Amino acid sequence: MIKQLITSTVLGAAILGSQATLAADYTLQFGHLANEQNIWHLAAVKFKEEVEANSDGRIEVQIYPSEQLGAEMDVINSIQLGTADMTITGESLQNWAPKAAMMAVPYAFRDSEHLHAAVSGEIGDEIEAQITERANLVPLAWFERGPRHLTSNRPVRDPDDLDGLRLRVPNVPLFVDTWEALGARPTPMAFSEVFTALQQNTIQAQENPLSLIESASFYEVQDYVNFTGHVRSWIYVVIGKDQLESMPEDLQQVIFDAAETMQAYEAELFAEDEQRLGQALQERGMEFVEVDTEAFAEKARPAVLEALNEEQRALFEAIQDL
Ligand code: 2Q2
Repeated sequence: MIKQLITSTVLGAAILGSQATLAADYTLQFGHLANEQNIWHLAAVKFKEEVEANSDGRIEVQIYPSEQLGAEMDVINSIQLGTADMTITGESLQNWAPKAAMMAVPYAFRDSEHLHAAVSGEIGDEIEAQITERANLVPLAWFERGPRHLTSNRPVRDPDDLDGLRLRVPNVPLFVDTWEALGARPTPMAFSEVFTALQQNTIQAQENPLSLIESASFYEVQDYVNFTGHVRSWIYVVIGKDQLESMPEDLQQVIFDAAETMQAYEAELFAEDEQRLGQALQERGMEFVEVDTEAFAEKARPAVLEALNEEQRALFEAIQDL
């Protein structure tokens, strides 16, 4: 967070011999992986507008889409070091907070209602508390995501069709375990590198919700959306705890209020997006493939249970009991 005072060059100010404060007291550097077309970015812009208006310009928010501030893991590190302030992140936080792995467990949630009940209830509170405790990040808002599907250049209906498929996954250990168990060859990679890696055939496939498949133009380098729906999840907008607490309470409240507005706004955009995305991707030439999700779930289950430690397994069981 940079505190800047810029000396006004306005003549009047010079005459008065005073310094006019043109810059904000606090500047929040907010980096995320999606591009400017994605609804995460539109939500971030909403947050910026709210914060800047309601703080009377005392807080400025600078948004860096498309990993311009660094890849997801790097931005988290930067926030912890104090050289960045905010990001959008989810299951990658399992590298700090084991309970965040709940955001990556295959077929953990029956539907959107089940997910909402978990995230906005005690389970969500537990996950958020551990993120703050272990990663020093405060979750300000959460966004539901569409189910993650596998994209590829050959149809995949059954785990047997994976057959060593070179697949990019985000830096999430549970994703690596899951896809290895399913018979693919997963490689962790930053999101911004995926398009080129697909284009150059370094990797043959990737998995993400339809929203990022569209905004990142993966339809240009992938022919099929295989409806694996393997992970239904959500994502947090987080701020560094130290950065938040360095602000006076009235400005912290501005941040919390703007986050609430952003969350509601994003939920509207998400609902519209989900209606639109199927047809939009088909129009872009992608073919949709129905998948034997039972076969995927069954084959992944032993590896997932093996990968979860006691604390994670207890939380997973609590989710299933919900
Ligand atoms: O594939 C990705 O990179 C994105 O969907 C997200 O970054 C991913 O879900 C996790 O890294 C979120 O923490």
